[in-house]
Amino acid sequence: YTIEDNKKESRGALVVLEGLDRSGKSSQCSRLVSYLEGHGVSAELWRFPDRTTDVGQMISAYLTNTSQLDDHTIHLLFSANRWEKRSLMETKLKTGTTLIVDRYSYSGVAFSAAKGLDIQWCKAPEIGLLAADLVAYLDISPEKASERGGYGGERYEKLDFQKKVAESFKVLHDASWKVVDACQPIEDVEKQLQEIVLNCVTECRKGKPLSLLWS
Ligand code: DGP
Ligand code: NA
Ligand code: NA
Repeated sequence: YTIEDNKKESRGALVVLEGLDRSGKSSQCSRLVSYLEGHGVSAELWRFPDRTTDVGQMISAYLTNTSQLDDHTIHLLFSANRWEKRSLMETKLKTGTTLIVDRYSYSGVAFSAAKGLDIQWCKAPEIGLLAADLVAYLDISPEKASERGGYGGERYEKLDFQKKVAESFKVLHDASWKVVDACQPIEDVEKQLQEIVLNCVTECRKGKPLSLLWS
């Protein structure tokens, strides 16, 4: 029984933070990674869209209104951006690294469904991606989010559209999601997330199997 065998046995957790724009996901994701590392858990911060790839640059151009794309086309590009990271994601998890992911397939469906695309059509290209072990939803009303220091000016950062996204998240969300009130003081949000995430990491270490979307 070698150290390597041992390592293989305890996989990392796939933790996804979701929420509206300005819900505080990004800063909570970095705080979580520091927290886990401080507790001896190997962890990495990931985000989707990953704008560093070729596909990611097309997405970035669309979001900054530098390019125009059909709603279905951009939907499939966001999905392709997750698929191009899938095998690395699986390797990381299987070799014991926990991934804290800022948005994933759930945003993929919620944002496109908010444009009126059929939800089943939106879900289809995500089938076979790794399912999150934990989806933590940072809950904030679109109105409150829009008051938080203003939006950055990207394509989706408008109150009317964010209201529709909030509605799609409501349709998509299921009992397994952990909903955290994002209007609490930042330290309270952080504390709640730490507890939920640490539980999830422990479950995965104990051998909870990886599963695929949409489960
Ligand atoms: P962010 O870098 O997390 O601020 O995301 C950029 C914007 O893109 C944000 O408004 C959320 C949106 N978004 C994230 N993932 C997807 C996706 O898969 N599909 C669509 N349509 N929008 C997404
Ligand atoms: Na944004
Ligand atoms: Na963000």
